[in-house]
Amino acid sequence: MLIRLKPQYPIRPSEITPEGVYHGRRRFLAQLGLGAIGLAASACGKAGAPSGAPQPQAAGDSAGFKLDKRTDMAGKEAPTPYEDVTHYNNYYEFGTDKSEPAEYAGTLRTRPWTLAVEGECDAPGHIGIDDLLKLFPLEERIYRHRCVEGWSIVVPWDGFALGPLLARFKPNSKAKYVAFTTLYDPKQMPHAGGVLPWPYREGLRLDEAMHPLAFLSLGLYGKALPNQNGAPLRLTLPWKYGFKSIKSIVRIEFTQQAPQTTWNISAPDEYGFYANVNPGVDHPRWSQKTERRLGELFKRPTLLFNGYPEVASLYSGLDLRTYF
Ligand SMILES: Nc1nc2c(c(=O)[nH]1)N[C@H]1C(S)=C(S)[C@@H](COP(=O)(O)O)O[C@H]1N2
Ligand SMILES: [Mo]
Repeated sequence: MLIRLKPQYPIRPSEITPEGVYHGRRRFLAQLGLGAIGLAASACGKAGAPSGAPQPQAAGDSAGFKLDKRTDMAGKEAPTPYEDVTHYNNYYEFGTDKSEPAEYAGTLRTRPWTLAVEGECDAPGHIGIDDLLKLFPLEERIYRHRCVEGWSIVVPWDGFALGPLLARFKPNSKAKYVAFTTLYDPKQMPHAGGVLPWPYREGLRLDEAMHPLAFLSLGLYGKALPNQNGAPLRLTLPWKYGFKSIKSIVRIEFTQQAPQTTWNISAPDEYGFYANVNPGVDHPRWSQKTERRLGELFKRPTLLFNGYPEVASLYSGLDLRTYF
């Protein structure tokens, strides 16, 4: 039975930052170097300092989700304020500046929305988003998220484990990988930075996708996902760099061969297929030893697998310096 959990993170009026303060804080982040990181990292940032005033964006379903459990998997670290999680984004289909997704993703239509699941499986099919939302009890997972650019956040995500969803489509013995595809519609995405081969694609080994930490997010902070965070459904893979957590998924395909992935196609020396968070493997253009948690002044050490050692057995026998 579903119980209605009392929101543990009520969004206080004080968190809805007045615009002036907001601009100030953006400048502050820029001064801290986050803008410069964005500049350096073609992986997730073309542009310089975060700029422009984000438009106020409807924050998903105001009625809220009914969650039947909540698991803190971020070691009791304070979740990053909702305002930051939803206004400092990477979603290149809506622009390459951190502030652009919140500004432009309002044109994304998330209803009707159909997820197709096909390829090497015995029960391929389609499922509409509103049926998907009812398929499993919704739970909340508080996870750390670490972008390859060197910033990180802590987010209460709402959804369910990816594995049981995939299992319903009965992957067959040839299924070794899972490929994921984001919607691409230039009409809904007029601000797409012309920098990536669309549609955005990602992939996992099947056993990675079945790992209990792999999560399908349908909401955050107890509400439907805002468009800029990947509505209506996205992956959340907390032990991997953020670019693996593909947004606004329309298609899942079980494959025999490793699927092509967007960042690996565009810069194979910089973005590997595995993309596990690893402070011991520097990006060719910057160190991965530390990261800056949004809102914090000082950098903190980056942890192997982003502090989720339970996934280590997936990679035993792999040289993570080569298979990055
Ligand atoms: N389709 C799509 N998915 C995407 C991206 C993108 O540009 N397009 N950016 C990725 C990157 S680099 C990161 S860090 C996360 C950011 O998720 P957030 O904006 O919810 O924090 O989304 C990932 N998923
Ligand atoms: Mo990222």
